[in-house]
Amino acid sequence: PKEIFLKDYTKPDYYFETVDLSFSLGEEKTIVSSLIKVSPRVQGSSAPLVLDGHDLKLLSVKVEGKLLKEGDYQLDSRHLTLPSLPAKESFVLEIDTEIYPHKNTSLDGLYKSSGNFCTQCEAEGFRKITFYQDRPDIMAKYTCRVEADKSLYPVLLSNGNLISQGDIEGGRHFALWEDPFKKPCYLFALVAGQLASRDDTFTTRSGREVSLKIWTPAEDLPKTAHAMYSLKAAMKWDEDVFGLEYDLDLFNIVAVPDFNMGAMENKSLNIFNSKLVLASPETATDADYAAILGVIGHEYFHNWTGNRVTCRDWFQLSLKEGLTVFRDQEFSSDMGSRTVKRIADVSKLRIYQFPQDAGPMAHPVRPHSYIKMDNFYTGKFLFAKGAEVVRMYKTLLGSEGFRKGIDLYFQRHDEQAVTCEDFFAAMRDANSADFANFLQWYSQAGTPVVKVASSYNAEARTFSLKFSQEIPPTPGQPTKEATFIPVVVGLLDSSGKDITLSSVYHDGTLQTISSSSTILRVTKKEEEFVFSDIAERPVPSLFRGFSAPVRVETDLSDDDLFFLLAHDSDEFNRWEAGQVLARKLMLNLVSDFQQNRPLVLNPKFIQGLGSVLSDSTLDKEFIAKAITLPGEGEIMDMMAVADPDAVHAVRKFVRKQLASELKTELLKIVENNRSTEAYVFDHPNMARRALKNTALAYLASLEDPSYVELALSEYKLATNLTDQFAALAALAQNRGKTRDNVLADFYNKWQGDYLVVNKWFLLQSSSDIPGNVENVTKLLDHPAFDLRNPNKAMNFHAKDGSGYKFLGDIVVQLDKINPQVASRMVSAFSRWKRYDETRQALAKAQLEMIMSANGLSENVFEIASKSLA
Ligand code: BAL
Ligand code: ZN
Repeated sequence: PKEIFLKDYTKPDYYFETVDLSFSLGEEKTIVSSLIKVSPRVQGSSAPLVLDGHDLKLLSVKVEGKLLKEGDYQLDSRHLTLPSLPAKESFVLEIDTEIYPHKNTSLDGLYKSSGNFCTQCEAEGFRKITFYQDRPDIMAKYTCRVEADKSLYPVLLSNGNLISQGDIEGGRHFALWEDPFKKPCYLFALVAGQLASRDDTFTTRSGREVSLKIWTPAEDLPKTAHAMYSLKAAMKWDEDVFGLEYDLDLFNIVAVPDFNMGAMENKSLNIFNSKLVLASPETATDADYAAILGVIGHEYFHNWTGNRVTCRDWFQLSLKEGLTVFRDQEFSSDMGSRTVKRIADVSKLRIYQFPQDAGPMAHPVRPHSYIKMDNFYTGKFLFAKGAEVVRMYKTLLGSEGFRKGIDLYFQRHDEQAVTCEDFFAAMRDANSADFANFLQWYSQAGTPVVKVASSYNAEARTFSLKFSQEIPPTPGQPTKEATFIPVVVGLLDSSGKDITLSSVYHDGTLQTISSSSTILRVTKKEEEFVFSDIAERPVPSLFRGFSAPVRVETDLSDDDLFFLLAHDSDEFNRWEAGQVLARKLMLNLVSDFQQNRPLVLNPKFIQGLGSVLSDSTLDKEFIAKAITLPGEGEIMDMMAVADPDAVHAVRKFVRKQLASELKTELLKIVENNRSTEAYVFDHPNMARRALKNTALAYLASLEDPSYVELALSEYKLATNLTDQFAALAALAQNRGKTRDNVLADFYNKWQGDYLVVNKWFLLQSSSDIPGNVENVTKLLDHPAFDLRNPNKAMNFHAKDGSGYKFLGDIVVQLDKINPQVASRMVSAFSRWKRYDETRQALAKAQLEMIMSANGLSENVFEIASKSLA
């Protein structure tokens, strides 16, 4: 397989101005005709036109109406090359191809899902539909005529506005769509099938009435109310916060059961994995409701950040994804609790992105190379760090400055395909800002480690913070330059209040401040900031709101951290102080465990969490987050050699100790936060449920019959899936009859709803009960399990050799069906070198077995080979 490099980017030799597509959809084959108006970039160019094409049968090629003979073009398995073209300002190219959507299990290109036709073209699926310059800097205006059997496919959708429709002979019908905006082919979409719509309207602030439609099978329509609510909220929010209005008269969303990604932002025809559209209180949890809100928002926001202004090439993916993830994070924050959303996003960054940044797949926010672009969509890793980079602009510029930058970006680049530098330049120029070495964030991989040392000088009344930064080596980047790290800082006095900061001395200059927090611009490998007029030794609150995506090491004592946990005015940092304490404490216990010393939990930690638990002034969801321990992965990430057994045992021990010591408070929480009222999706109710269910899980971990009874009763009395599934998960923590019975009961109740059954699969596959590999192996034979559907494929990271083998076998099987999902699974092996020698050997053997499989896809090859390197 060929590696593609950013440095090799060249402008296309030909542009496409208009593209008229015509699809004749059929059960055995589909005929795709394209008519493209082509213009050379340089007049009189004699460059060949190279078109991408994959798994296509070429029927005919015409240039200016003249049919080309075989010798007039070259065709290989990936390209159609036209060597001699008219020396004209523009010419017409016509291509007919034949494709087989019913055989397309990769869910990339045009395929069938539950009997309906649908498409997925990002990143490079359009080349599986027709021969084309499949690259995002080819932006053209499209029309699309879709023709199909009317009874089988009564609904025919594509991008833009419906221009005409009608019946044709043979029981067939057609629809003609026109998209007035230029777009790259990855935003093309087509859907045909038996679908019904929930209809609504949204009037934009300039008075345009937009028709909104959410399409699903008719029986699922009642479950689309929340998605419609989310769409309208997103449309309003984008107008209010960014001044961005929808630009067409119609906006369609289609939910399909088989989809590789969460969703896709095709112009005016978003296609969604149905789990991110369908929700009812009985069949979806609070987490699902929140995810639907966020992802509907995300795809809608792409209409400007991604569609109107797109990426020049795929290396710039973060230009649209980092920015749009940032926008959806802000939207969800405004719709719920900002602190809780920030905690959730930072947790994800630590669980998924930091480990990736420290492994063989580490790459900068803007990668230098790739083999298969699809691999960058795995788990939204790139997107999360890209969003943090966008957030740093906002931190540095403030809301108003950031908005000025966004306005300038659209003023300069509407309907263009641009780069991360263009975004940077708009932010800089709109604010005359000095961004120093900020661009390093785009080109250097790895998570910076920032060490902070503090000292107080009572005589001089000064407080100094010394920073040093280092970015660990990553594949292909052994040494790194310093980068620009914005550090939001506040100083707490001995009563726990923020000190009003008056000035800070740095690099020979004294800067006056008059606020309770300030931004320190850390741009060098080492530098010092000295606050003056500080009356007593303060406790510093560093990186407030997680102001930069770095790992922080401070010299704060445990007492300082307990103090911050109790007092910090920055709620995020209150949570963070608890997490830092928990990580330190768990790491110490891991070494006790490894050396067979008895495990003892620091009573101050129990007290600290206990006081958070009973602080009625705090947001309930914040409390739920604050009493949740860091995950096992986070702890392993901090160890020289990851020891999954020790970390698992320690986390379990700490949970049980906390549950046992705080059981009275936990029980009170469960009892005071129960509700039999109808389900409401809003922050207070979600927060109440989150706290109650976190407390219930703690109690059930004790395996005390009275708490098992309590969880069973919560399970039975639950009036919504959030509470019912939480009780099921609480009971499923421990092996035994109760677990088996309640899992069986849940399946019997929900077997008719595949989205709920998927949760039931996932709960079991991610369980840590002993012997789980065997349980999960049995589940593969379960009648409801379908390997072809990515929603049902389990990402199972095992603890012993049987788990690795299990996963290795699945990868090889799945790669033949759906390479994108298979490569996502191989990623579980990527950090095998961090484990003990026995595990290393077992994991390596599986990677080698995968590499030797016949017909390995480029997707899996890239991850497996880089992991082994
Ligand atoms: N553009 C890929 C899917 C997403 O970002 O939502
Ligand atoms: Zn996106």
